Amino acid sequence: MKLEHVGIAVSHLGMSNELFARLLGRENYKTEKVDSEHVITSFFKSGATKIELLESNDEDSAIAKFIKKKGEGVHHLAFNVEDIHVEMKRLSDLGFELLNTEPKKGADNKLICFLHPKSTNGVLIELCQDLKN
Ligand code: CMX
Repeated sequence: MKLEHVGIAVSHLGMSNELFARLLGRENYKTEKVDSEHVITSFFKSGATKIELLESNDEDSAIAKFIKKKGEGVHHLAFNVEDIHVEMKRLSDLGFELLNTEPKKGADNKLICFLHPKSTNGVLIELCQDLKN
């Protein structure tokens, strides 16, 4: 599976956009509100992969809870898959705990599904499949 992006939870998207633009030497290429996840996201290209900054817009969201408990930082790794239904079945059959029974519509025109960090050495994993336009 190709590493599609690294998700980073941030408290202030504007400030983190400036920080990552300085760090990577380029501006973000997209900002998107994702209602299903209660976040505003910002994407940067970085070599063959991407960095996704995530700011919560709801105090009960997964990102808000994460920051409250652990502070800002790496939140998840996302892997690109050809067929998300096939991968979900494969990983479920292998004993990984899926957090969705059906894929959800995520940021950047993708279908997504998360695996519980308790079943993946404490790392939240996202599967994502490109949606055809
Ligand atoms: N990485 C690693 N561990 C994490 C974690 C993360 N991102 N988020 C939570 N955890 C840990 C918690 O610290 C907790 O650990 P302990 O039991 O040792 O205290 C454990 O997972 C379970 O936590 P919980 O309190 O039972 O459950 P939460 O309510 O915190 O939910 C999770 C955790 C992963 C199930 C939830 O955040 C989730 O469903 N995530 C998937 C959706 C998501 O993260 N959306 C935001 C990103 C959207 C996007 O990319 O667009």
